[in-house]
Amino acid sequence: MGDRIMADGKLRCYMPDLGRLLEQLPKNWGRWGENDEVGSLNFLTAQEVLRGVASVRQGKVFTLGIRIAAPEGDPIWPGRATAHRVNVMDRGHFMCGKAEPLSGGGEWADDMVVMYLQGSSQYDALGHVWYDNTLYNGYPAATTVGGMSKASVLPIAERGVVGRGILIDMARFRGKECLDRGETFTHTDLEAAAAQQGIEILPHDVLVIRTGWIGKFYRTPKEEFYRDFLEPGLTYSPELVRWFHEKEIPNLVTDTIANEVTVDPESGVTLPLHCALMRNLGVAFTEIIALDALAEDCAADGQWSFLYTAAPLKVVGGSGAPVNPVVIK
Ligand code: UVW
Repeated sequence: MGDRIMADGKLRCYMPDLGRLLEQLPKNWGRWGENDEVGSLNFLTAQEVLRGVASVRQGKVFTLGIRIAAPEGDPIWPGRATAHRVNVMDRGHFMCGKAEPLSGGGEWADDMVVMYLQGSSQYDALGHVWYDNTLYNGYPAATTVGGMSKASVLPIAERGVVGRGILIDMARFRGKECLDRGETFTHTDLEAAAAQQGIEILPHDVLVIRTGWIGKFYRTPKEEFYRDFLEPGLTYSPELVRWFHEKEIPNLVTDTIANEVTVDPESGVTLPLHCALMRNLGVAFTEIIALDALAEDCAADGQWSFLYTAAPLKVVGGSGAPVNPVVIK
């Protein structure tokens, strides 16, 4: 956000809108046809799957989803409700005669979850966020009414995501357990951290970035975690957007709730990378991911690349869907 002298000679605060901020920057619209709904995941060809498989060396398995409906609460974007799991049937129903065992004596438990589709580890649909009334690939924003009929999470879920993943531990690079509130980093920081880890971010890598933020959620009183909510994360610059474009990054995965610093300190715009990367380049966003155990292991054995596999739930018309990615080293 900058100050400008306006025509009337007065100093005014000037905040660009997203259309203006991103107007000179690349888009991948049309690159995979006018009906495409999975964007940069198209870079993950069979060859890329095999490159991912070739990075499996030890047979170690990590799951990256957070726990859902945990008693201590789940990390969610402010204003969303935490997931709520309800018992519908359990041993108690049989004990008090409210349910009959099956013939042969079998009994069972049933339950249901009420949750935001963005309220856990999740893939965003490419159409989840937009500006100028237009979603990824040029679909009209009206296609979101009553459920997304274009660029929903379903095509991502049906396709699945498999490739070489690479973990960049920004918190470790900065010598911290967790990045600070509002702390930013750029693509050049990612490359410096990668160099320190002894690896290179290659074209078509699934880019997994650890900040320590989701781990901090579980160690911090909620009032403190959410006070003046400002996550750390990647911060917008035209150079960063071009870097993602040139590297052809298919998927950005982080241990924050929204994958980028909450408000870009330079422009004052909230979540500009959702639009610059997801809406315009079709980069898939995977958020609220648990990375502490994987990072510990990578630091211990020096292997920072792996086979990354994920598929969100096949929610018809969903703007996102829960996921539990599996990584194999
Ligand atoms: C918002 O929708 C605000 O963010 P997210 O992509 O984390 O769901």
